[in-house]
Amino acid sequence: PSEARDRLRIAIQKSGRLGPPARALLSSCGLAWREQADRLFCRGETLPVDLLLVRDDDIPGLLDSGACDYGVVGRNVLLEYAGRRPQETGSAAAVELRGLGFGGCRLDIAVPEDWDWQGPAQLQGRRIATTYPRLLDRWLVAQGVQADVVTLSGSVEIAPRLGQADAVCDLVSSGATLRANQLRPVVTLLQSEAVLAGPARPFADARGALATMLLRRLDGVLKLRD
Ligand code: PRT
Ligand code: ZN
Repeated sequence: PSEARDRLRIAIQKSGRLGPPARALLSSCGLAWREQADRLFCRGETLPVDLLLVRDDDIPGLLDSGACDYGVVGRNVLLEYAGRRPQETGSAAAVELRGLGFGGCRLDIAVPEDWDWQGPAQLQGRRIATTYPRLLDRWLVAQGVQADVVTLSGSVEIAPRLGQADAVCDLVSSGATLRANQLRPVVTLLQSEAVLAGPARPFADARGALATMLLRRLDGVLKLRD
């Protein structure tokens, strides 16, 4: 989509849960960068592979526009973004290329502990708070359930106690946050983990050979970790 390039650009989370393991994984693949505080762009020293340090939510868009070639991002974020692509112009649709084995979590529906859960039909006409409105919508349509999706950017688990919603649809790993808010997971919409996202088709320029080598190294490292 963009101009011919001879360096690869990989977007990872600047901080947060996936940043440190993503860096460690790429280091294991033989990549190295000069560390500079507060730099959002790190030029690769061992190979022509540069890092971009960003918010995880921005990664699918950076891939879609061709500003970055690869990204390490939660499957949940990638799929939520993919759900909105048809209406927008996006050029190079990024796909999941590899599951990376860290950042594991589930996208679950959770309801108040005192509900006698009978199944999805119980959500009919209810308000469900989430940060993942498109994934939730798709699931509700598949279930034939009409509910009110309340989109929040964070603190989803507290919404029922604040009277903003009846149930939630959020990421769960240990389940401690749900329990602390008297909520109980009842359905899993998605099993997620960090993934390598990138173009479905190979690069036509000098990035092609580099990408092939990088993916081969990555597969070697992932195999050793199994
Ligand atoms: O700043 P930036 O926007 O980049 O970071 P962020 O705050 O949006 O993301 P971050 O670092 O919290 O999460 C990045 C990715 O990690 C997510 O997109 C998931 O793919 C993955 N991941 C894995 C999780 C969790 N586990 C997780 N438990 N992301 C969030 N949580 C939250 C969840 O939302 C809930 O609030 O942790 C809480 C639940 O945890 P438990 O252990 O109490 O169940
Ligand atoms: Zn984020």
